[in-house]
Amino acid sequence: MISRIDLRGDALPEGTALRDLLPRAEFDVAAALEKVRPICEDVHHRGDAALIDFAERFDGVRLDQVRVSAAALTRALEELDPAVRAALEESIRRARIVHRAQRRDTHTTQVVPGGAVTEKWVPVQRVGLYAPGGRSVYPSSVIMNVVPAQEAGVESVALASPAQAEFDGLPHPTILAACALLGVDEVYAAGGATAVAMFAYGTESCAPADMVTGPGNIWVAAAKRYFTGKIGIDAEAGPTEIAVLADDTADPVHVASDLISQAEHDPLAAAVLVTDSVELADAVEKELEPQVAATRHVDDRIVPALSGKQSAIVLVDGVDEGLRVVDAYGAEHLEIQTADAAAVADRVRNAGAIFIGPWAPVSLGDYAAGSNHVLPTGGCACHSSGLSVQSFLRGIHIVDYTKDALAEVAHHVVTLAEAEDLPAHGAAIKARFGWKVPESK
Ligand code: HSO
Ligand code: ZN
Repeated sequence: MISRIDLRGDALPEGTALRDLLPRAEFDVAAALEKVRPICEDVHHRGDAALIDFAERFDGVRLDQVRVSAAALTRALEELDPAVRAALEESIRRARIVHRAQRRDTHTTQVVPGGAVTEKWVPVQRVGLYAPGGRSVYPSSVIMNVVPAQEAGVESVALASPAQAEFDGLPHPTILAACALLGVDEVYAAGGATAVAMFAYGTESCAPADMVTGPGNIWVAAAKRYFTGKIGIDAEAGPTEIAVLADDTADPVHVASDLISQAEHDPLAAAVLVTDSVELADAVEKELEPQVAATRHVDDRIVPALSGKQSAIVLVDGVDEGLRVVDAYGAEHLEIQTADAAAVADRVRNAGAIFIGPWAPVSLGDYAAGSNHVLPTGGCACHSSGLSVQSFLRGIHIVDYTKDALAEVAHHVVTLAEAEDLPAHGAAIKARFGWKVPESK
């Protein structure tokens, strides 16, 4: 069900050559871009009417309006299963603890006497969050997007999720209930690229947003790329990935279940086990069969995900080599199931989130660890982080110099301006001192 890549014996190649040996799903956002362009432009020109037409075409339901009423949100919360409500509330509570601690204070640095630079953290004013429908109705993702935005102090948070024919054109009721629990009362029934375009351009019923975040399929990723430069985005989320770095101390039952847990998301989801133990590799492979057979989304997602070219068991000579492999891979989620797991985890450089030891499976992080589950995929963990309060903040530098402090450094500014052939830059300094460069002290 899962292929093997044997990297034992020879020295591992460096850099991208190593990355090229590792499995990864194709996720061709550029190709999808051409298809979303006319959709986005139609929303630009026809606003709500285009959103309503697209909902009919893609979601099979004709809407009277795209904005979800307050009554529908209240009803969804009232009708929510109490156990699901309690679980969502606990997830929110833990996420708030972690994300509140990420808030940043304004900080002033006295560079020289009379010269200071303050960094002031200002939240983005209005954010549009996207929650997928269809195969991935995840109220947990609503939490993971809304909580950091709220804790950052974002004033206006709106959410869009696809219209569902079976719920009279409303987004899925658990998405609505999660919004109600989080205090998000501005919700739209709009899906995929049309939702991103709605937030980017604004329509009659939805004011434009400064930033769009949230997971989604390739069309959502393509729409985010289309609007990059116009609005802020979090990341172009690709299919979910789990990598497990394990040695012979790992429990194959745990490892197999964790690989399956993320394969469950999508036929393109990636599950990668990196190990120096052939015994563990064999035991995990053996364990996959009964566990896959016992679960639900077998033929449509798990089997294609595990047997696809994006998943593999990678054999390495030791934990050091394993670390090089997981760093080259840069997994969205990385589990460390080795002896002394915390020390091994400390040596990891590239991962969206790291899960240490047998009691911190990725599923815990997906729902209730307090950590965020919107994480970089496709190797982007080597340059990007998951969603956090920081994602919704801008650090504005405030420069405050006295006359003396400017005079002291003026000759350097004028010199650099001349060196860059920008004399007017230097003149802006000289103009303040009778068109002369002040004597340096
Ligand atoms: N593992 C997914 C998030 C998720 N899991 C939502 C369950 N629900 C991507 O990090
Ligand atoms: Zn998950």
